[in-house]
Amino acid sequence: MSYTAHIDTFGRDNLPPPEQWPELFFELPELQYPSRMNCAAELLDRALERGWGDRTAVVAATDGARWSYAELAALANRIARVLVDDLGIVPGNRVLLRGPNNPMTAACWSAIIKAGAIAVATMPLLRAKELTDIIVKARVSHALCDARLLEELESARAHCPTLTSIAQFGTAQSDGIDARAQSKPAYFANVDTASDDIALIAFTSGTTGKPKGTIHFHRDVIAACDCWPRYVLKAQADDLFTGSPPLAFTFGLGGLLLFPLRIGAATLLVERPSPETLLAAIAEHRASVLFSAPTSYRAMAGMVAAYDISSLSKCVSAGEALPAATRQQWKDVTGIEIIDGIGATEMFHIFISHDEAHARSGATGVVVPGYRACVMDDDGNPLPAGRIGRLAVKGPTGCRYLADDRQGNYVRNGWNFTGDAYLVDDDGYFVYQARTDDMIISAGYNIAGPEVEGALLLHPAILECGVIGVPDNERGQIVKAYVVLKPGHTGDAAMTATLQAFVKQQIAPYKYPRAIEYVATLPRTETGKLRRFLLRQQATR
Ligand code: 3UK
Repeated sequence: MSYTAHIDTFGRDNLPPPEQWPELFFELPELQYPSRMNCAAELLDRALERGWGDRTAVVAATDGARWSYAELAALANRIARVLVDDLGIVPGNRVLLRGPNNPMTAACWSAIIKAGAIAVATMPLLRAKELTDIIVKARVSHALCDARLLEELESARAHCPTLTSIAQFGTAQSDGIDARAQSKPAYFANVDTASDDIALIAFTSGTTGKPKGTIHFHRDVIAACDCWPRYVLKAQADDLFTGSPPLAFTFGLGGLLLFPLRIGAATLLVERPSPETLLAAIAEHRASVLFSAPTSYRAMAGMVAAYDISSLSKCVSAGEALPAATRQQWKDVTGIEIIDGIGATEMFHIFISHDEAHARSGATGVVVPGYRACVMDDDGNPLPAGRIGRLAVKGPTGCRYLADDRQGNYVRNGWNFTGDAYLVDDDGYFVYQARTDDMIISAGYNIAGPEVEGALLLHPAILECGVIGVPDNERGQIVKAYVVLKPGHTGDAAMTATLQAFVKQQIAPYKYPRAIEYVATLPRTETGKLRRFLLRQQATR
């Protein structure tokens, strides 16, 4: 590692020991980075040097405000001055960022990074308890918070001794960041961070247990921009990106901020991206590249008729497996072949995917240039095509948890194990099965819940479904489906018999759901993932 610009070395001191790191490699020519790099400078200051100053960088869906690259960079510089001069932030401090997807959140993120601090972005829906866990774990010293989201942060504060200051933005108050920034000069000397200094700590979303902080360097951020977006997405400078994932989720940070900035494109930020507001924003601003999750593509597919979304050219799905039925449904109503991709917070972004021309129904895709991936057995031996095993990946980015003994579960022998069960087909496509913990074992058969979900979703009466294994005396587990029906259908015994027969026609009959329960909604994370453990809890209550 090269000498650090961090004065506060907590992050570096709490990296896992080197022998527990994944192997990191930089084989592509574009990944030969210098030893000093500040990723916000790389994205903003370099954009100005390239002559992109007048191009639109960000658009706010709420009021249509547009900021050019020059304006975004200037504001980020002014805010960085506030952080350093007024708030006393020094390089390496962890700074919590709490805001919805909007230009000011993007500017604050850039400012934190320019100042050499470590951005710890949090999803708007997090409550005091979850914020507390993050602040305590990352020893956060300062928080920048959208004025509308202060309440939960204020109630977390009492339990967060390290948190010395909360500054608000998106307010006219004289001590708010907006007003303070206006009084500062538009120039800021970016902190000259090492390319392997820590830029951000992203906390993993969703599942059980204490949240894990995943560490990413300045170099990782830029490497993520230079692999999947460049080789798979292939967007252009005249594209307008938009979508639903929060900027606090690396899927959203990459797709809705970093990737457009890297190529001089613009991003349309939507504060409350419901299916309706997202579609309306796409129609109004003529967005061309969309990032979302399978569940939201399903919801939008039923509504697109009411909106002119002819501007869309690329649609990306990640976060959960994309069922063949959802791919087809979206193609039927928009003509667009979704680009599926599996990413992980630990890996920063997408590492297996495909472009529009190489989509294959039911498969995630092939390894993204810059990465290597394979499917392994429980002992870490690569499996031949067709065999189900553990997905392992490595590349320029990889898992380094902040002070966490779960590092050894994710990284073994230099490989990152994502916790997913996959197989590789004869053409080298990776086919998702389930989370390894979610495989259902019924009467000795291994059954992947998502495969049963995929079969159910082909039935026209079904809007959403979630399939889990529930304990059963005779079979160990049985397959149970939670089903949300489309309006106009009734969840009765006849429907159950119809759906069971339907599944038996689609996939091997032993996989059919022996139990079906009809529900109004399914429990999901803010990032669109089904909370299977909640369904399992519900089933055993
Ligand atoms: C699952 C998928 C099948 C898979 C993410 C894109 O989802 C992201 O990060 P998380 O840490 O979750 C990672 C896990 O989610 N998953 C994600 N995408 C797919 N399963 N097909 C997919 N296309 O279990 C993975 O291990 O929340 C996604 C970019 C950045 C991200 N952080």
